[in-house]
Amino acid sequence: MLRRIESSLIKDKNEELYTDLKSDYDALAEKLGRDGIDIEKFTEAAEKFQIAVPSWGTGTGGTRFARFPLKGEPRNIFEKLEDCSVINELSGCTDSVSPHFPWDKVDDFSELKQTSDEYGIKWVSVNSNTFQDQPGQETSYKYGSMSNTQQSSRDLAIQHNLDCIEYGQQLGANSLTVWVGDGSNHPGQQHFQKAFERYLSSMEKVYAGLPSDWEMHIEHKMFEPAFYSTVIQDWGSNILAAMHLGPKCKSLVDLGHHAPNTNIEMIVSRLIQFKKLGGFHFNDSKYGDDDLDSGSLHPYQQFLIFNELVDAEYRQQAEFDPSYMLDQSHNVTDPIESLIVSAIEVQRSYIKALLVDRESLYGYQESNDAMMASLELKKAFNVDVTPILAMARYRQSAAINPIGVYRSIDYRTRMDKDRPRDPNASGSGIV
Ligand code: PSV
Ligand code: MN
Repeated sequence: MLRRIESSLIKDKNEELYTDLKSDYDALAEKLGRDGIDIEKFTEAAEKFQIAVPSWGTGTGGTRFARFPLKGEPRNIFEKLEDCSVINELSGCTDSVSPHFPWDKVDDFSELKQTSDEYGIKWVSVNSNTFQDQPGQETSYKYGSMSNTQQSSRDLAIQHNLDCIEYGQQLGANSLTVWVGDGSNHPGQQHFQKAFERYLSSMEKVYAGLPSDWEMHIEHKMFEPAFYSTVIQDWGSNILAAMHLGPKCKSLVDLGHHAPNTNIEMIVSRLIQFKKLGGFHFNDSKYGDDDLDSGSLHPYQQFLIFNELVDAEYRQQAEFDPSYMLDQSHNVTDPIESLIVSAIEVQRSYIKALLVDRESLYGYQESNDAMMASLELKKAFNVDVTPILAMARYRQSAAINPIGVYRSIDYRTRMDKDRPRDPNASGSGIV
């Protein structure tokens, strides 16, 4: 198996930290044991938990004002894959990558698949891009893609999505995530209903091209780049489209794509109830689609979302198998560090949500005991599950202290030599 970090290095660093970890873990085991909770069940769950890394998140992000690239950034999908492997080797919970086309398009997908197999990395949901024109593109997406008034632009967007499915098949993926930037910037610019009709009829053609074992996930977003209205503005339009298209089409929730203070966990519950929850793009936000690191601002909200997901698992809800992905933009941190920390923060929310005593919570809900119901959630949220997550990493031969190991190898300096940057490359902002 190919590796980016010597396993002996991680092992040596882990040995230095293991004694302390073991005593923290034993103390937590004892504390949870008093409530009849077996810590081992939770450590096993943490070992199983996996979340995909977005290929595009491995490069430094930016704003529409500027981008400040790091040294040694990946220049193509092979190098992005290398960084994804670093993230997985250290975190133990990111064994898959979600690619974005045409950014990650290569001539020979079999070579890419072979390399990812060697790293033990899988490819999950394939993202299409019809929100920017590619060099030499004959017909523009300036006024939309799937809902463009021009048939030629719609046809191009449809064909691109069908191509993405084909690339994904070669990589062993089994879902397509469609986010369109379609919408309007001025009241009156777009006929809402006609635009949605055109979107649906384009999406029908993509849906018809889905392999039998594939799903299509639609991502809603309230604004940007269209600032007055978007065609798939919210989860309402999203689920309507998913219901219209058929059972293989589901909704994907990107946390940053909602108005501030939106009750996202309730949206999640609704989507689960109607078998329409396809997956997530995890990130955090203060104002809008800020694409901040998961759990960096609103860990309780992230926990409440997982509370719904774990509830669905517990109740064995039908057709419940959402895919978990990060979708973040790292403007001032090293993307590798942010993606490691974020993946672990999402895993943390999952384990805390597993700690909720479901039957007690249901009892409080039935008896309308708001205080005790709320305390039941807080009780789980307030448990510091750090030793569980670290023990899971230790058992998976990942790093007890992933950022510590990462910093010790000075990866960026090494990569700066291996990946010389084109001095003329643009520093302008990216999405
Ligand atoms: C749009 O803001 C989005 O969240 C979609 O998932 C895109 O594919 C991704 O960001 C890329 O920037
Ligand atoms: Mn997204």
